[in-house]
Amino acid sequence: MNEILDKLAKCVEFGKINKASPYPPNMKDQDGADELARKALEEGVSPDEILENALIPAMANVGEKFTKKEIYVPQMLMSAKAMNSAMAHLKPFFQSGETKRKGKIIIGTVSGDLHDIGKNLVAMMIEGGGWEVIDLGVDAGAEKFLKALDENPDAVIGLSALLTTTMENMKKIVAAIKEKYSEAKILVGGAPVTMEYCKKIGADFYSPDPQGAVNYLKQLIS
Ligand code: B1M
Repeated sequence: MNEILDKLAKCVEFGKINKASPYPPNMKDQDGADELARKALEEGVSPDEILENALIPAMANVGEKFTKKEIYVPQMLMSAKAMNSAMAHLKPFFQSGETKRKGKIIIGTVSGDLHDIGKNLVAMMIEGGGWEVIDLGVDAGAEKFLKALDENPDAVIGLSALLTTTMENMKKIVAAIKEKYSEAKILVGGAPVTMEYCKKIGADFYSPDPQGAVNYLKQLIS
């Protein structure tokens, strides 16, 4: 692998955002994901190569370590921030259509629920997996999801819920989506959600963690 991509992957895996960032201590004063992504582009490495050979494998390692409980939320957030700082350099290429994404996902926390830490982690991991993420934020109801689907009919839907009290809204959103877009794939997650609940409300897949969500999307396009 290109040396610069190797270094960039390490920055993302270990959460080194930029040169000024003191974290992680053993990478202090070294270039971070921000500088390395910029340098890679300046050296002529394509945005596709940067995504496929540095960001995606690094985030896959992060997801795997998180699933195995070898790292925790703070480390994952630092990795996601490092990934975002590299992605900022790539976004103009994706937005211009010069570089293609693997697909789109519309994601949000269901109506009545304001928790977004888990949803944001999932969104960042999915983006790191090469997908375009349309984030509807928190307290998103059926209407919001349907409007986003009208604009992006080929997108997968991701619903997050943290409260048992508002979990019922997940069921309502799934029903509304399936009524209008019977072929739409719906992925659900969040602390109180289970595979049993997913099946009961007619969603397509449940993942307990971000990596499971990434794996599900990968399998949808393979
Ligand atoms: Co709230 N809260 N909270 N809270 N809060 C919980 C969830 C609670 C369990 C605490 C408790 O009582 N022990 C409890 C829910 C109880 C229940 O429903 N049975 C609770 C409550 C009751 C409330 C309020 C009602 C409190 C009040 O006001 N009386 C209120 C509700 C407000 C509202 O939403 N309308 C409330 C408010 C808040 C804060 C605003 C203060 C804050 C949220 C800040 C924010 O998100 N921006 C907050 C927090 C931080 C928590 C706890 C402490 C942490 C949640 C969290 O971020 N976890 C939580 C208690 C706890 O868990 N210890 C609690 C870390 C996060 C990474 O995990 O979100 O599970 P999680 O996401 C995981 C997986 O679930 C999965 O991947 C993530 C990474 O592994 N995942 C998906 C998530 N979404 C997915 C989607 C997928 C796939 C996987 O596909 C699409």
